[in-house]
Amino acid sequence: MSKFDTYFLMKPAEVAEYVKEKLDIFDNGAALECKEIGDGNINYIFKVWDKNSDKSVIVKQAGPTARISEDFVLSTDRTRIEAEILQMEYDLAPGLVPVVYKYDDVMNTCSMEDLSDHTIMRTALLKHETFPLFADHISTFMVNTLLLTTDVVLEHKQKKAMVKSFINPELCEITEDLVYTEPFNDYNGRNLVFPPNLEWVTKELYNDPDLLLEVGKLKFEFLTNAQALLHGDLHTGSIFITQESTKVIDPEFAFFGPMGYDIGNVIANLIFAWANGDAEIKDLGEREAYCSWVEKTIVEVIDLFNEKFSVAWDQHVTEILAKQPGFKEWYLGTVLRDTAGVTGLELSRRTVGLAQVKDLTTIADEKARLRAERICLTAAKKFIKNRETYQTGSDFLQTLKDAVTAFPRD
Ligand code: SR1
Ligand code: MG
Repeated sequence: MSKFDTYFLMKPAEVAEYVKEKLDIFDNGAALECKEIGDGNINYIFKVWDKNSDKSVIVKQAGPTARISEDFVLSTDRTRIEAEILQMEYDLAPGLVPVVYKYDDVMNTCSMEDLSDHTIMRTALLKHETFPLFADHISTFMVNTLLLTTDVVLEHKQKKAMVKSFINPELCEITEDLVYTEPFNDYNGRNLVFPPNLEWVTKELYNDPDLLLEVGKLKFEFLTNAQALLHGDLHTGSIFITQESTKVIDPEFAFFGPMGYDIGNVIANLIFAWANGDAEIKDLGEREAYCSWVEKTIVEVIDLFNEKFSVAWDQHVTEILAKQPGFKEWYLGTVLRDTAGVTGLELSRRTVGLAQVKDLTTIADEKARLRAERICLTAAKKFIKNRETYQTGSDFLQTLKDAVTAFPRD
């Protein structure tokens, strides 16, 4: 019998014991230390390391409720989903996800490679660091994990079996509420609107019937379009990065949905990085250098995605009717439309909803934060309402530029 034969939420000292008993990583006499290092909204993340060697491991454990609030009672099956998807993504996108060492369905843990030599991308962006290889890496990750898990490529019965295995109702419900509903009506009364912005948000988000209609259409796309195996939460807090390397983590929201969901999340979170740099960098030259890099990255993520998608399509397509001339272009057009829509949704929900981003909340000056939020929300509305019109990276960037023009700096 072992104390780890029955589930309980572990404390750091217990995680060190657990690792010694369950993982074949450390020597018997290793002097283990453990620290809880998570700052996400859902799970507990422990780093365990040996004081006398360079060996270390990350243990992620799921609790019965989300960390951010006990309102969210969640199946611990999300850990299985995450472990299986990380292993699948490791094969689809080599080098772009951490190595999984072990999934434990009793303790609901996923033990994986320690990426301490990397930084969480949002943290680095808040210091206004730039990453020239990011667009190349993330576009490869998205094309490989998304296109290669669609009906265009997979045998249809195999794909249906995967849809069944990765059904993720509780985590999807969080997204349906927090991303697709509450930002536009606050029906659960838990939005966190920056008080000086409340009147503007009420008029521009809650009381715009055309916007609500388009959001409703997007919600039903999310609910019903089992297009590809999504990461499901691909923001800059789910990415570890260095100058040379990008590693995508935290796919616990994964399920089969519209692939624009992942791409739109990346673009929206780059826009938050832009908004933070624009508001917080005082030196004009430094501000221009940082914001130009973000702008270039937004354009490159979309354009490289389009290019790589087209090449991968020609290499991997198996569905006979998808080989019909014109089908690829039509299909990609629908992906870019969904990408624009989700860019607008993510911009909205991280500005006014329950789960916010430090990019905006840490802007200390009230007027600067107000301006940054209104730029994001004005761009968001355009992305959602005009989503049929987006094809290239510069189309996406232009919407940010138009929104900035509407709110000149004092
Ligand atoms: C209750 S969870 C809130 C948010 O945190 C996660 O990272 C997802 O983005 C989710 O929407
Ligand atoms: Mg997460």
